[in-house]
Amino acid sequence: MTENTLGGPITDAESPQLQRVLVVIPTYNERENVGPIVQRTHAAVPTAHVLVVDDGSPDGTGDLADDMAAADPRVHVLHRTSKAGLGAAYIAGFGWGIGQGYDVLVEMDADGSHAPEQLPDLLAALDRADVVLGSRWVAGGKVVNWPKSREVLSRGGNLYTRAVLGAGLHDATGGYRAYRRSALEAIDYASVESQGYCFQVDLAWRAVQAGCRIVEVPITFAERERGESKMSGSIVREALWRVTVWGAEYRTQKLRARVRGLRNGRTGSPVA
Ligand SMILES: Nc1nc2c(ncn2[C@@H]2O[C@H](COP(=O)(O)OP(=O)(O)O)[C@@H](O)[C@H]2O)c(=O)[nH]1
Ligand SMILES: [Mg+2]
Repeated sequence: MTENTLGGPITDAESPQLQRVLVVIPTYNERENVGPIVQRTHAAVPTAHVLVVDDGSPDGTGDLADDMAAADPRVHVLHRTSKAGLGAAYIAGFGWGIGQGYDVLVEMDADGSHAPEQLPDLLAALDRADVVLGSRWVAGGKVVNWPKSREVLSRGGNLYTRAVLGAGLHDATGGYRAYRRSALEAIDYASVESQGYCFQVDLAWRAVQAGCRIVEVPITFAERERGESKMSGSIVREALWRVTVWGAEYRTQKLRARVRGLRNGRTGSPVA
């Protein structure tokens, strides 16, 4: 039996439910990638269902996903009208998956950067975690074919995040993850407004604050071979700004709690 900080101990009878897995894949102009990624996911975990969340891709990714869904009951598609960012696509996908009763929600990019062959490792770690982060920056994790500039940005961004938030996470910006549904519900994921990398940090930070057990599993992240990245400078700036604000808020809260504790100690009243 394992400890579950959110819902009490997990019994053996409950564990099989974890097999109801939904892999949420956001897409924008991923026509060449969507077929192979779904196929690889099913080769790795045949029982998993996949939800493609397409933001009206002009290149026809959504139509292709519809064809795949018509041919395979494990494939589902959510069509959104316009490009509204990665975070909004995940929130819509999680909402759909939770509504359909899935027990585990996975985040995975469409472009092959997150190897579906490593999905079994992430799912296995849910035995002892509420949230599993695929991590490039722990022992055994790596990046392949990434331009040096992006590696520096990711390493630097994660070092900064660790220093400012003090949460001990090595890869808080990565987007290859598995969540127990109970963890997503506990962190009120639907109210997250951050986008891009910041969306990932926001969810991880909320999970830390909610007392979720978080485990980092090493992954090999490979740069996309087809199509174009949608990330931008404004997304990086948003992440820096928000992480700094969260860190300041957290430290202020801690300081206030210490001052309260000292005052209560002096007057002899019980510490709340
Ligand atoms: N639905 C949706 N998906 C998006 C959007 N922006 C990016 N994505 C998808 O999110 C994933 C990661 O984006 P990508 O451009 O590869 O980011 P990078 O890996 O950081 O360069 C890919 O599957 C994209 O197709 C968006 O606005 N809407
Ligand atoms: Mg990518």
